[in-house]
Amino acid sequence: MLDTPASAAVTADPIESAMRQVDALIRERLRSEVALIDQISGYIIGAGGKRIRPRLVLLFSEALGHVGPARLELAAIVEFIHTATLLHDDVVDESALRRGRATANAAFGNAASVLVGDFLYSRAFQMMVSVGRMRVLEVLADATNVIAEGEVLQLMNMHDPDLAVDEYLRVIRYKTAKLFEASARLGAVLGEAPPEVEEAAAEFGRSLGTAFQLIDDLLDYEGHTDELGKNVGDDLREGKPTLPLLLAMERAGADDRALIRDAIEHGEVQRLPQILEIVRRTGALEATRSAAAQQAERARSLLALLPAGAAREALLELCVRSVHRSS
Ligand code: GRG
Repeated sequence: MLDTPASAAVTADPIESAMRQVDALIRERLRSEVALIDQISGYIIGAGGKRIRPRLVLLFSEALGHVGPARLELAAIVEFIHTATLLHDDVVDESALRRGRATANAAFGNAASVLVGDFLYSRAFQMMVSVGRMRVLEVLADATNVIAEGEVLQLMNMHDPDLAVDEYLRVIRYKTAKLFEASARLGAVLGEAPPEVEEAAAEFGRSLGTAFQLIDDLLDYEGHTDELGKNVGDDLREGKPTLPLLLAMERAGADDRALIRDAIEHGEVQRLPQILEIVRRTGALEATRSAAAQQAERARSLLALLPAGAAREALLELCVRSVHRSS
């Protein structure tokens, strides 16, 4: 079973220096002669972020013996794609807070945010071409297409209290887990892994990404705005039927169920304290965390296919932290 962070061994980070090189490369590749692009892309990238997707590229390529410069480029590419999706998502969701500061849409407006997201996205494709490998282009073209499908599916599911859990899981696989999957797969592609190892890497990314989004959805109810760097309760305000609400409805009595249905249908954040109480009382938060833990455990089990070493240990640590995180 997965260990908790308190008892997990703290290991030295095998990609610390490579991550510094990725950060430098990100700054270099961000450059544009257009001042507003520099300003907004610097604003969001400079705010930090956990850099999980680049870590996946680097840890899989390291574990599989590739340490060439293409890994740094691919790590920067997945962070650019991730950042483009955040810029677009915050416009779609009308979010006000991200990474502990005003979202780019709140600070610079929707149009500027969407267009700078387009810049980052297309810069990522220029960088892919520079890597010169059709397989890399294929993996990332497929991934970005699926991410966009996930976001549209989610839009179709808004305000639907009857959403099936399987359909919810499909959306999070598409919108979030797909980029985790592509990042891990690209590390394996660089490491010229045999097909079964590449597939295990991809499934690792998919399972970890699913665990990660389940916790994201959980933290929207039980997290703290200061730690999260974004506003809790945003999902409810938008009428997003996420797993904590779907499970609470399955478990609650008729009156509480009706209250949650109504909140999803109308997007009522004023009812957050009442809904939080129901979600807690019915055990829906623990059940969501346990669904995430199962996904993380699946990811962990796939690591057996990688050679033992510091990179594999760091991937194991990512599994643990994806479930026991507060930001
Ligand atoms: C531009 C390809 C493209 C698509 C646009 C808007 C959209 C379609 C997709 C949005 C997908 C999305 C934002 C999914 C949520 C993913 C998620 C969990 C984001 C938060 O990731 P963290 O916690 O963020 O890793 P940090 O800030 O740490 O980098």
